[in-house]
Amino acid sequence: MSLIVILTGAGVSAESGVDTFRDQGGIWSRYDLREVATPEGFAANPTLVHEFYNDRREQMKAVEPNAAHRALALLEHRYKGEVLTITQNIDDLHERAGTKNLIHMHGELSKVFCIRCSNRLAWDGALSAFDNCPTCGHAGCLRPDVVWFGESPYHMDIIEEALNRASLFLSIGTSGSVYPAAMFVEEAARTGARTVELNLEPSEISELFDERIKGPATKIVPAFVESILAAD
Ligand code: BJW
Repeated sequence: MSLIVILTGAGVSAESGVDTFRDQGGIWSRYDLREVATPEGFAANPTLVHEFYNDRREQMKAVEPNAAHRALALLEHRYKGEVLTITQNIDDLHERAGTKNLIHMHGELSKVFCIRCSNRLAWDGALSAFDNCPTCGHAGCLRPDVVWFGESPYHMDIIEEALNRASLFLSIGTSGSVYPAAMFVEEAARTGARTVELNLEPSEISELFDERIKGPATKIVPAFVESILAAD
């Protein structure tokens, strides 16, 4: 059965009102990533890191999936083969649009992780350095369940296997500046996948793709999905 592997980044959620990282005015122009997105930053100032993610958790509640998220969910449901969506985003907009076969390789804003008992649990409100873990009862051991620089992204075994089997690889709204996601195009191409980048602007790795489609995700993703389904 033919497999489409889709990698998404912050650009797919941009038109829902979620900030990207590296665009002008993006998150990394307002925060030092070493302070808020590394284990060392969290150890040095957990309150700052909790505030950063609490704000983003609140922002996530105010946004809705857009036409690009909905088109990708439609593709998964209508395509005769298999579709796997891998997102670097920690928002929940793909699942709210209806995508089921989804990997959050950089974690999820709606979950926390206990560094003492390794339990993962859903977390809806603000998190602080003083909260108790509901599982082990200890205080100060919960962190956002997200992947920071220097940590291993989640489900890499499933991702590698899918990239080796893909017939089509799509990269949507990601700058290609963070590894290992930036290497996925080469891995998929090595085993024969057709590779397509859909982005507002050419990314740092645009030349590695067979095709490039330029424009806002809410316009180019539904049109591209329509073309795949028409040929299916
Ligand atoms: C639109 C649009 C619209 C806008 N329509 N498009 C030297 C060389 C190689 C690697 C390394 C190195 N030094 C260190 C590393 C490794 C490091 C790394 O990559 N560093 C780089 C800085 C070089 N990587 C890691 O540490 C990773 N772990 C790792 O490698 O472990 C080893 C390992 C490998 C393999 C197997 C096992 C182990 C972990 C990386 C963790 C990244 N974490 C973050 C924060 C997560 C939580 C959070 O959200 O706060 O993830 S950083 C941030 O960047 C976030 C994102 O998921 C990630 C990618 O960003 P994304 O999505 O691409 O966003 P932007 O803003 O960069 O781009 C937006 C794009 O959208 C742009 O292109 C726009 O044009 C476009 N766009 N509007 C369509 N409307």
